[in-house]
Amino acid sequence: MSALPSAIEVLDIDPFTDENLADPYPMHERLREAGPVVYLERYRVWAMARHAEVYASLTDHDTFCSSRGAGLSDFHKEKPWRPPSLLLEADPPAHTVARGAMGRVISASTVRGFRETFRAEAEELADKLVALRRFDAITDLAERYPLKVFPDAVGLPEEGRENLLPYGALAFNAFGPHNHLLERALAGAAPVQRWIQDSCRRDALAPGGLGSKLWDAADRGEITHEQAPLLVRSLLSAGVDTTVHGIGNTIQALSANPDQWARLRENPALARFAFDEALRYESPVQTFFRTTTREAEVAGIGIPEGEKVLLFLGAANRDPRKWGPDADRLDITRKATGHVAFGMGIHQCVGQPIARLEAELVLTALAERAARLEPTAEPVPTLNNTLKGWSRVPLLTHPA
Ligand code: 8QM
Repeated sequence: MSALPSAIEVLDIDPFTDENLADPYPMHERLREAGPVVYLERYRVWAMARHAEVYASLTDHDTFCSSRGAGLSDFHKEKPWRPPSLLLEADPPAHTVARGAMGRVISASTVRGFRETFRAEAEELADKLVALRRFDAITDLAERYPLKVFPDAVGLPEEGRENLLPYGALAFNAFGPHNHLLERALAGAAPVQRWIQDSCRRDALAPGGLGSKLWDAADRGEITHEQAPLLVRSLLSAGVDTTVHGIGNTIQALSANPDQWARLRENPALARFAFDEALRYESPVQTFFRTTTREAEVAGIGIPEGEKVLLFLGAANRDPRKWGPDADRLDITRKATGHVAFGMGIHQCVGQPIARLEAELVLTALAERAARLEPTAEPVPTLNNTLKGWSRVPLLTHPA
């Protein structure tokens, strides 16, 4: 890139410092206020943090493509750290084929079939935690629950499931720059990656599970047998850390806003709405990149071809232009539809019915049992180049 358009704000913000990752909200406001599109000189990328422009870019996949990577790295210039995802890191027409096969595997009827076992697990765990009185919302709940029900649904072997969280941490750090967080995730990653690769094989996956169903799709010719393990890998990459952070952020936000917990207690049928609002309020996936396939015009500013564009999903979800002056407030009765926490457009989360089911059942089971969720210490943020969440949220609860 030679000369920047004169209307553009050039900022020296680094979104990937520990400080900005732990508390991104002051930075989000600076980014939104600086303009509809800004330039981050440190990484030589363009960035958008307002809802309208983030939404417009996500839904214009012809101009803002994914096949050059959904992270900082441009796959035209650097070798990807792993073979690219057939879903996240693909464009039509290839994306359409993979997405079709995955969509049929995660069908409404398949997800309906998970409900009773997922509910039993949620109720058993909620009974146990409320009886304990003191528990950690992250390690005892937000990690434990998805790590039980989701690998069971995929049909993964019991052995080695401890690799799932480290793999997720690696995959989501790898969308960012090569900083100390990615370095740390890469250290000792070889056995984790080997376990993931082995677990994508047909003979590792229980018949009837989501993983096995992807291999069946290959038998039917919907995808090739070479593609099947990569689509299983997408389940393992996108299906665990995301829900762990989504459930964890929701419980943390509700524990910090006791009036909102009380409203959910009065009407546990609000669980699904509470989850959407919590995803808006504190989005697990904070950022994604796109790459321009041609000159793009955003609010009258021209972005040249071949440029990386950083989309701040978490900032768009708190943009007062979209959500009003109380955008920074958690309100479980707000209409949170239109948030971009699951993305938007052709890449919008294909697994969201499973995520929503997990969250609904955990929140309902807990709301029926726990009169209050009292923080007993400051929550401890977890640092990741893409994910926003907590590593510890110690709570005291009282049986209803
Ligand atoms: C993020 O590997 C993949 O296909 C994949 C990895 C991460 C995600 C999505 C897909 C958005 C949750």
